[in-house]
Amino acid sequence: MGSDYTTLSRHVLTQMGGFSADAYDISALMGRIGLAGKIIARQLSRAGLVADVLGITGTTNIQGEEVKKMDEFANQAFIRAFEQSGLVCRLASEEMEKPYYLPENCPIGRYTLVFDPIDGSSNIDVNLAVGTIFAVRQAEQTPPEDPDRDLLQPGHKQIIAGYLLYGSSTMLVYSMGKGVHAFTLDSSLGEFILSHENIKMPDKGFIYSVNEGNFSQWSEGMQNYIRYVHRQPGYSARYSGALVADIHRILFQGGVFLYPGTTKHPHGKLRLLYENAPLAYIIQQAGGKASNGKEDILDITPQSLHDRSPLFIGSKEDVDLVLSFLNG
Ligand code: FDP
Repeated sequence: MGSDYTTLSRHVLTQMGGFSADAYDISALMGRIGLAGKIIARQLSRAGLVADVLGITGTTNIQGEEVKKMDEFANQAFIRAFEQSGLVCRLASEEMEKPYYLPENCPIGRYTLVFDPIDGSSNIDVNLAVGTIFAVRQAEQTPPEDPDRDLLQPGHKQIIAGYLLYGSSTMLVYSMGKGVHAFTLDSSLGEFILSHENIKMPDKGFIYSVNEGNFSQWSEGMQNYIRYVHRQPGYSARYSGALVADIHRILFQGGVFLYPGTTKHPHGKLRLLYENAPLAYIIQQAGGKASNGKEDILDITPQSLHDRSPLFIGSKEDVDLVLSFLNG
């Protein structure tokens, strides 16, 4: 625990290098993300005791996946946190087909927010870790016929990216391009307190994280990589079913997370804009690497809000090794 109890807002102001209007806006914006995270964490902690935490809503999202009650709750928590904030004009998330406009913020809202409200939602009903992923970009003037244009930008246009992990404690991890910093929620204070500053991940690890149930549907290169780690002493498989939790482990301990394309789904399962790109930003800021097998994740321009892409992310040497198998 940071001995001086640095709060999230104070840390953001320090990162912004002063007390300018921009610094206060970004600090307020991060405060709103933290608030939504606290509301979600509180709701998750009461799963099984109050209605509307466990189970499904009975509807499907734009990707055709069942919407869980917590997906809906968390999506609304973010929308409510940004209403009347004057900060964000548009939000886009996994749970919404189109971006959500907050017209009251639009004249002055200079930022856009993309987020995955609950990542790993199949874990909710069995009380395992889940997360929220987010990224902020500068809003730009967009033509009425192409209102999504400034959301469909490559990951290196993100000005802030991060995630919340609802695990044995609730953590918020973020980067504004000046290193990766982690905060732990002190629920008695109701504050995120700096717990790990300037996280640097190992260049090489011994964890590989992948759903091996898909083995028969992978390319030969991908199968050969997995055969290789099976033969090497020292590797451990870890896969929780929640991307945020698996990436969090790799951020601290090194290793590689893989979600390749399959014969049925060549682009894999994970979404570029609000899953892969924010996590790639964090991992690269910590000294790691993220690729879709061919290109750096942060260089890819999404063609639509819900585009998917394969993901190979983690310690530099591990990702390079995977790429060498994939590319022969
Ligand atoms: P979920 O669908 O439960 O939200 O975001 C997609 C995701 O979870 C990731 O969090 C997780 O790593 C992955 O899907 C799990 O997918 P598989 O069940 O195909 O392994």
